Amino acid sequence: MPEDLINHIDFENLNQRAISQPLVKHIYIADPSAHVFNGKIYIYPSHDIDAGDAFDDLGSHFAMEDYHVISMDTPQGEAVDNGLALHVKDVLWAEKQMWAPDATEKDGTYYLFFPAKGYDGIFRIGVAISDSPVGPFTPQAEAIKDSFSIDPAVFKDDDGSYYMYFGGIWGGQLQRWRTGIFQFEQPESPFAFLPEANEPALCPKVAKMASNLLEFAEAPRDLVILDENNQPLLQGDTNRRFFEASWMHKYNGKYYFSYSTGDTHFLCYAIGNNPYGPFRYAGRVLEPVVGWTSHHSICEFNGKWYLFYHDSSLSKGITHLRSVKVTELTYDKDGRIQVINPYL
Ligand code: FUB
Repeated sequence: MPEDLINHIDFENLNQRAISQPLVKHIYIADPSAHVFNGKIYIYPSHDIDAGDAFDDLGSHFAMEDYHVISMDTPQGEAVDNGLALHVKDVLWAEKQMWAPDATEKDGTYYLFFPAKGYDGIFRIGVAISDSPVGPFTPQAEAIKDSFSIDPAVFKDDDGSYYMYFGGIWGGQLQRWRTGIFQFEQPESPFAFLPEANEPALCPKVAKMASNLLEFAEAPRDLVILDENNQPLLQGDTNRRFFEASWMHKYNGKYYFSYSTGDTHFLCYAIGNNPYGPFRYAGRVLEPVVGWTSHHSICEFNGKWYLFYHDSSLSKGITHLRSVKVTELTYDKDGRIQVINPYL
């Protein structure tokens, strides 16, 4: 929701109308990536802080430094903060801005994937390892080779292959990699290098992971989202085009890629027949929340599906102080996600 509208919100009334409440209130957390490991829910969120950086369209105010893992026995149960899982000071290659992470498990080892800005001002994606789903995680000395941009989401397919989906425009820098080489510019602008409105939108990226999950097995590819006429969504189609916050889940044998439209504040999804796509735009998942960003994960628990998302209602609209929430997500008989309105 745009900042100018937030000033007019009656937050007491809004919290009464909210379909769900923050899972934890003692810290601000956002960008929830939820997974079920050994029958329990683990949420890997960003840990929002107020570092004093002014709001800008590069997201400089998202100055997060560490990660905490939240666990729950059920979606309705108590959310437990398991303390510090990883701090930027322990990541050799990273300077700042520990943005939206994700995690996965393989053979009893847990892998935390996270974007951060290096000392050169470039976002890359790192990986840290633990023998526990809640950490602490030990980071690799280098970022993942050939990684770039933000918002990694790692999906394990039924055949045991792992894929990373990632990318984000504006402050997420995806547009600066269009030539395959990072484009430097001074002063930095979130809008330079973007396609024109009538050109195909920038695509999120997908890469199969190597068996050690520490590197890509292949060069990242474009994940193309098609419209109803089999044409790629256009950059000017801001209500539908990809901005950031990739997530992949599988439902009834189909691949559901969901994402945020950023400056239009929707969570949308597209359906495909394989992990690479192409995907066809299928609709919205979540209407705008209070706060500029919208970011989520979709996770099955005991036969029901849940949307983990965030909003800024607890902080009364402060964009970079967000809270994670959960609500049930349902499909119609044709596999379409029923759109969720976060406030009744
Ligand atoms: O939390 C920082 C950034 O805001 C995330 O990486 C984006 O997806 C947006 O939620």
